[in-house]
Amino acid sequence: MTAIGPAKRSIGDLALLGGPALFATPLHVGRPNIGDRERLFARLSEALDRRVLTNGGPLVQEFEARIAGMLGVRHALAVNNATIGLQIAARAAGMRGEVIVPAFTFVATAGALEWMGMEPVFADIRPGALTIDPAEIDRLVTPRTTGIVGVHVWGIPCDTTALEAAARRHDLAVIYDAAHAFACAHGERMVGGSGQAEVFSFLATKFVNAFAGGAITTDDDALAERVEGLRNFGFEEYDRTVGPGINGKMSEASAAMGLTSLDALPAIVDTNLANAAAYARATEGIPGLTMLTPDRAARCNAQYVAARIDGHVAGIDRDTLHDVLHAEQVLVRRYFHPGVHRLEPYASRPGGPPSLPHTEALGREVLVLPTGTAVGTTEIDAIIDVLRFSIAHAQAIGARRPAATPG
Ligand code: T4K
Repeated sequence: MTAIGPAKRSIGDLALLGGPALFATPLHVGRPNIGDRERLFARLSEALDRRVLTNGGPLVQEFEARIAGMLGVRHALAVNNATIGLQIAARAAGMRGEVIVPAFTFVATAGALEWMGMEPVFADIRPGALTIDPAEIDRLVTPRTTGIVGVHVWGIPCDTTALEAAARRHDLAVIYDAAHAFACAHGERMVGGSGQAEVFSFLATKFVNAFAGGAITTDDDALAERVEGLRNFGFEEYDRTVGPGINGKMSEASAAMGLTSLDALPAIVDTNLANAAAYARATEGIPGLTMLTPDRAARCNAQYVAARIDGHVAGIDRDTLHDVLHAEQVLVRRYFHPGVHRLEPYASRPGGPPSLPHTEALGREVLVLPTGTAVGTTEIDAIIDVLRFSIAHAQAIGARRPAATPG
């Protein structure tokens, strides 16, 4: 934990306006959770002794079996990252041509498809929600559409029932980008078994961390077999390929870290939920600020904690608060501003980006805050004190610093 400076008493104390920074070292969104490093070193040492370092070794197999067991799915296939995982899953599900994706997501969801020559078609989120609006499917579908990639943003599941009903109406494949959703549930059911496949990320910044990695989960035996071949250069037998493949294999070192992270999972969830509750408590009654992340009842891993700032009510816009916090060494993020449809290469498509009002409005107002095992209640209270102070002194800050950094 980092040293914390004194609370702000006048606006001149804000680092943005020349005061000392609140934190001595930066607080990041996405600081890795480490787990028991002795256990990690023991696993790495076993792998070195075996001299089996990749290609589906025993640690990868153990990692896959534990994931499948936890999620209650028939197959979990480990991959080297979720971006490659999305490509393999989309190809295994038969997607090509146009694929409908939400614009309120990380750029990798669309980039994975674009890189394979597919055309991501951007859908808006449902009003008042974070995930794709299933009503968008009927609006966006064309004769070239072959699939939908839903995204469980910040671990909050999409409306899979409505999406899959729309997919059936138009004969589309459905996969889910579950990069944020490991160990989250839709009611009683764990995320992992919906659509043709779901894809998790285990990058270092994620809740379960395998240094870098991911997994494709599915209950479909034939699809799992296709994934198996696709992640291994297209090989069906050791000297026979059945089509184009890629190297999507996870290494034993990644699986060692992933297993160590799974061991620590209950403690990490507890920390994340305690942090989310601390943010909810600390932000109560702050005008214009709403927490977006769910509580314990929602069975979410709470790896992301996000606030929505209504600048009209708060009297200060999200971008100014972003700059205030960055100056204090709190490196909050504007995920997912301005929406992937407004990022290149999509923004320069002929006709310009489509208007997606709910995605754009949320993108203008969201602030993702630091959480995970690198942050505790003391840091959270200090971060929210700065936010509360800034909103209370919005006018004076505006007068001293009229222009915020554009997002
Ligand atoms: N789909 C969705 C919906 C996703 O959100 C993502 C990734 C993917 C697919 C693709 O998954 P992978 O192919 O990566 O498995 C960060 C994450 O790096 C990225 O994985 C994540 N989504 C996204 C939401 O956030 P950036 O570019 O905004 O931040 P980055 O990587 O610079 O890291 C954030 C902060 O974390 C840094 O300020 C420092 C800290 N950090 C990071 C790493 C890697 C550390 O302290 N230690 C570390 O080892 O993307």
